[in-house]
Amino acid sequence: MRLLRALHDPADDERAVVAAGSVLSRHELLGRAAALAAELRGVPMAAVPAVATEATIVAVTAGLLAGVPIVPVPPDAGELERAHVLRDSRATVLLADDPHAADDSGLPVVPVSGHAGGTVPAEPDPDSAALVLYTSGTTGLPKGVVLARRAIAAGLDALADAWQWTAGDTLVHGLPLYHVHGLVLGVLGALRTGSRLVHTGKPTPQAYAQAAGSLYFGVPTVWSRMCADPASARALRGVRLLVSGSAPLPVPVFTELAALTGHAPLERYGMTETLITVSARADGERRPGRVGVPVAGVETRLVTDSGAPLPADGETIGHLEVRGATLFDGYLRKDGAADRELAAGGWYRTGDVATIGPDGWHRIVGRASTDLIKTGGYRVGAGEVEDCLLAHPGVREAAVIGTPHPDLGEQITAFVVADGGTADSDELIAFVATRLSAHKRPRAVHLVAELPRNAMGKVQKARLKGTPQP
Ligand code: MLC
Ligand code: AMP
Repeated sequence: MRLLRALHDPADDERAVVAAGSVLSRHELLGRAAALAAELRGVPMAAVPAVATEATIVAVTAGLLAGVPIVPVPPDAGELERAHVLRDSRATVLLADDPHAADDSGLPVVPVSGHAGGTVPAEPDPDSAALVLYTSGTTGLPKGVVLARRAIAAGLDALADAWQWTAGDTLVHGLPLYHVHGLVLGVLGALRTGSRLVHTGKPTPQAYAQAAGSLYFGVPTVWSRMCADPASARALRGVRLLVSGSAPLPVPVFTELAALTGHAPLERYGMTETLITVSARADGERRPGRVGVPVAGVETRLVTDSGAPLPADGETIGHLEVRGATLFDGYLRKDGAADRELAAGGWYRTGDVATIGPDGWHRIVGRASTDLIKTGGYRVGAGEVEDCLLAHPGVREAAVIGTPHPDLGEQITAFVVADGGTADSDELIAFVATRLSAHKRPRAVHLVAELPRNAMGKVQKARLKGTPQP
């Protein structure tokens, strides 16, 4: 079966995709993408500057038709991060309309627009890679997560089942097109189910209110901003489903959103490496503070540090492990192969700690490591930001943590020991922004005389979290 099944529907839909003010019919998208796919023959990996436009959707679709893995590059990635993604992925072309998009990477630029009416190639092997999505680890630069076509197909079908997501829906969101949420669910989901897609550019309350959709996606920050704009929230009373994910939805936001819109939001949980594994159902119960039950084809369990099984009694907290059809193939290695660590039996440790009730409902308690921060739904590794700060000549030591933020869930907060007193907080924030993506900038940089360390010399981040912020 074809990965983008609905895109091949012989019936046209004039308004299949609306993004950045452009409207694409189903036939136009398929024809443009197929023509571009023909130019990609033999390309091992193609990068796409993932601006939220119709051109990005055409480029990603072309890669998928051609069987060429696509690596989306965050459009605001700073120079260090961008160079890393292009080099590490070993992309050989950049799909972009801007002839200068390659900057100093030296990659040839293949224009996205100007092609039409191509012949659709045969469906690539379902086991082949579809996407390489870069995501933060606790240390070092982001890693390329290799997602196979069959994992994406399985993940989207499971969500279509859980959310009763059909061609009759109009999906609305304004999320970035370089992560699972905005790209896999938010674009490929529409092209597989046949629902229309309206991408609002930014996920603002006003844009969501005006989009006249039936199915809306957002990270918790989007929904808390919606609650702060009651008029826009009330405009969603007639929609079918509001879905929240990528970070914990605070219970007060759940309650307020339900009161304003008449819809209890549907929560689901997942990660780049596993796609969406746990969800409430459109035809089922919603529980604030709980993310639901495993989706079709996915199993979950709780284990101790050493991997021993723990009971699903709703109280015992353990490491959450998942297995099933939606798992990634591994992180991209230097030789181009994918590599991952699974426990015996094919279980993947998510890095989240959770409880599972006797009825299968999951509560995500938090991350096992303090070094992965979730800010506005973005995953940011503390080590990546620390390394970046340490590259500044005025910084001798740096420790980065997530601290509570009312809008973003967590904010990135840095503690810096200056080298010779030359560091300036604003300058350091700007320095990070030039090298990494904008959302990886610390919101606050505290200059301190020293970092709290244990007897082994390791920074005690728990003590930093407890420090009254200067
Ligand atoms: C940001 N700004 C700063 C700053 N950080 N200014 C100074 N110093 C800093 N440290 C600027 C921003 O550039 C922006 O400027 C303004 O402040 C507001 O920033 P913001 O508060 O971050 O808001 P915004 O840019 O509107 O972004 C909020 C958001 C965004 C919710 C729209 O965080 C977002 O799109 N999140 C989605 C992340 C996502 O898709 N995650 C899915 C991962 S996949 P200006 O000028 O631009 O206004 C996954 C799997 C799963 O997790 O389960 O789904
Ligand atoms: P990412 O790799 O960006 O896909 O982030 C995945 C992480 O986001 C997970 O490991 C969780 O920590 C977090 N996450 C995703 N969805 C939820 C949710 N509904 N509730 C709590 N945390 C979530």
